[in-house]
Amino acid sequence: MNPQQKEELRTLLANLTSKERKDLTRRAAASRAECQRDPKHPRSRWDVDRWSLQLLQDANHDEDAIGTVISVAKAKAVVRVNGEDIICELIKEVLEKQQASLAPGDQVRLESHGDGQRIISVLDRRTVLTRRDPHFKNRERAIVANIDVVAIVVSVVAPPLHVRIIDRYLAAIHKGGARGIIVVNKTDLHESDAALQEDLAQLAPYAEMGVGVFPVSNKTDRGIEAVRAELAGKTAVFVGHSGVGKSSLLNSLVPGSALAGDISEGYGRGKHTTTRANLVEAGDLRIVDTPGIREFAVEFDSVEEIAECFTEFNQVGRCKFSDCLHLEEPGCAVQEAVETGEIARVRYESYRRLVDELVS
Ligand SMILES: Nc1nc2c(ncn2[C@@H]2O[C@H](COP(=O)(O)OP(=O)(O)OP(=O)(O)O)[C@@H](O)[C@H]2O)c(=O)[nH]1
Ligand SMILES: [Mg+2]
Ligand SMILES: [Zn+2]
Repeated sequence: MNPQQKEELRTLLANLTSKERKDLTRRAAASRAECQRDPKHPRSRWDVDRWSLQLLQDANHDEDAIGTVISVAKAKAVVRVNGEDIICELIKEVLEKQQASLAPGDQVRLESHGDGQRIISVLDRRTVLTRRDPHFKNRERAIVANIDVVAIVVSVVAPPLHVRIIDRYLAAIHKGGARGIIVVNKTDLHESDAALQEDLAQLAPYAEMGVGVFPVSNKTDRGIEAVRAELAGKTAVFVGHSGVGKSSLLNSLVPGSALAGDISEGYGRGKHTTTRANLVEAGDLRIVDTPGIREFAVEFDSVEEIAECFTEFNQVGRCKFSDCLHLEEPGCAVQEAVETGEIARVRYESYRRLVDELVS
């Protein structure tokens, strides 16, 4: 051992009780014996002190070796460890198997590598939001991990309200285990309150299903506090088409955050378009802003899996056939409920579209 190592061992031992020291010596001796069995092992010549130091370093390392992914770039990720952001590389195995799905919000285990740290594994996820990989069909890509709430951001007037994307997102959210809410932005652009109410009426089926609908404006601050209260103490993600105002909403909630994030000047049109998902933490808010997605597709294995995501289908009576897929079958309670208006027709049409995509 060099003098520096000796000094480090002395410092670390000073923090231990005599019982802990005895235990450490026992484990160091065992490790030494284990390695000596193989004379070619790089640690076969280590003595008990050197092993003691190694075991203590490993133990200390374990304590702060977990971090949260803030953003992911090619073969690299920004990871927050004890409040500090560090750029980490990924070991080969993570690169090959998990890079496509490593996402902001992921908890990762790190190890020292050269001057920095690198990601050696990704911990199990509590929840996830995935989409179908636009380049490889049948493959999933994680957008964000370990979120409680997915805020589907839509806009009125510019761009006009698109409700169809909502059902896709709600299905993906159900699949990944999070909870969905709808934020309707740019309500300041309506010429009259009647026009706004007309747009909001299209979202009534969601409110009835228990999905919260939050009309907001970043221009007038309308509804911003209600969104803040809804997201407080949770990890959330903003998703939706480009230009609906996700980054602006984040900026209303956490002033200055969009500047700190990854906002780039887009294609000469002076438009600030988000290019990379990024986790922002401020007070009791934890929000991931994501780039707008033109075509959001969900990867499903079966029609049953899609039907499961339309939770209101399970709340009407029983279908005649227990394996009913609610398509053309006779005695289908879901189709009947659509006729009576108990299930919103737009929701049923979304279901049919997802089924068509699966079989085509
Ligand atoms: N009138 C009005 N304009 C808004 C509001 N919120 C955002 N905008 C404008 O809408 C445009 C797009 O806003 P962004 O926040 O960049 O939209 P985004 O959803 O983050 O877009 P991407 O990053 O491309 O996905 C900007 O010009 C904003 O100034 C609002 O409440 N009212
Ligand atoms: Mg943005
Ligand atoms: Zn049915």
